[in-house]
Amino acid sequence: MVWPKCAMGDNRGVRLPPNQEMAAAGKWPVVGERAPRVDDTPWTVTIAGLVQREATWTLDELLSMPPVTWAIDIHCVTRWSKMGASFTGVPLASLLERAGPLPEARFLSFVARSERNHSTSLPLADALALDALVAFAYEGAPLEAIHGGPVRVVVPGRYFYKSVKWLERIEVLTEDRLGYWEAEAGYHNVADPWREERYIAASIDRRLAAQLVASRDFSGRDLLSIVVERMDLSGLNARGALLRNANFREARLAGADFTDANLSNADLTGADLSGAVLVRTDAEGANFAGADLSGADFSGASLFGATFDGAVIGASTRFTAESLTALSPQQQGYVLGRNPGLG
Ligand SMILES: Nc1nc2c(c(=O)[nH]1)N[C@H]1C(S)=C(S)[C@@H](COP(=O)(O)O)O[C@H]1N2
Ligand SMILES: [Mo]
Repeated sequence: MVWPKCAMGDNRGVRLPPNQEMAAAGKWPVVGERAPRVDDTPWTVTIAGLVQREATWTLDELLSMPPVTWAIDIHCVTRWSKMGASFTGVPLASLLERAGPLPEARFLSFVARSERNHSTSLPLADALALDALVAFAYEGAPLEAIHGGPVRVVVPGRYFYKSVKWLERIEVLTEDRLGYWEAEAGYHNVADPWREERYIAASIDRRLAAQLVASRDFSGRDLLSIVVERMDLSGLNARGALLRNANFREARLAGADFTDANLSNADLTGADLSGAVLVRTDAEGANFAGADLSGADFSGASLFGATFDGAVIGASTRFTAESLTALSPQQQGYVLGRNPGLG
């Protein structure tokens, strides 16, 4: 009996997520790196980081654990899907159980034995809820090297870039560590195919996502609801960009230029905005809680409903009087308490 593990969308019975197409029968495209790193040492898989005991398995040890075989729907971000692929392996949960994640464990970073130490990450809770599999066989035969053999991860219910080939190491972390595609190419860090979380913003394609991340130039673009949480975007040019509902949580935005940009309802919690320019920025409802705003310039910004709790605000942080009067009394109190010179 092969147990299906095809995470369905809300739409019962529909198995193909939006804007995906079936790969030709029997075809399995190769995407990304094509071979593991050349290395003579025996293959091992290690779980390290925030665990009670670091654990390492040799391939033989993995192969001698009680295996499961699951039928998993693959959805590649490049729009092909392959339904009910039969993978045999060990549930990630069984391996984690042996290592014992500590209470503060929140994220997993999966690292490949590959030339560029390719990696991807998932929240620990999602990896468990989605039944991630550490797989060593496909359709009953050892997994081919080009598809991640001898051992890869397969994560049902996420675009396939969350499934690392040639698994070598799993780091258990408190803070997320963005993976290769997520940090370098603008792939979405959640990657739910049912919500079409392909790239950092819904309105852009793969080429533009990569270009936006590499060039750090968002100027004049419509990037509604962009998700660039934790990304390094120091010196970003976002002049005039439409960034409503953007997720910039804990992003590195030192010296970024948001002049005339729309950041309404954006989440900038914990972001490094030191020296950033927010001149005439529409930041209504934006959340700057815990952000570093030293040297940031909010001259002429619209701040109705904005939040600043716990933000670093100093003598070098600039506000104009009209901007401050739009704040709630409580928020005004916080800002002026940090920088009495503004009052
Ligand atoms: N080590 C490694 N794992 C990786 C990649 C990669 O480039 N290197 N690419 C990812 C992407 S984008 C996809 S779609 C799948 C592709 O797996 P496949 O080549 O077996 O189809 O692997 C994922 N895991
Ligand atoms: Mo992919």
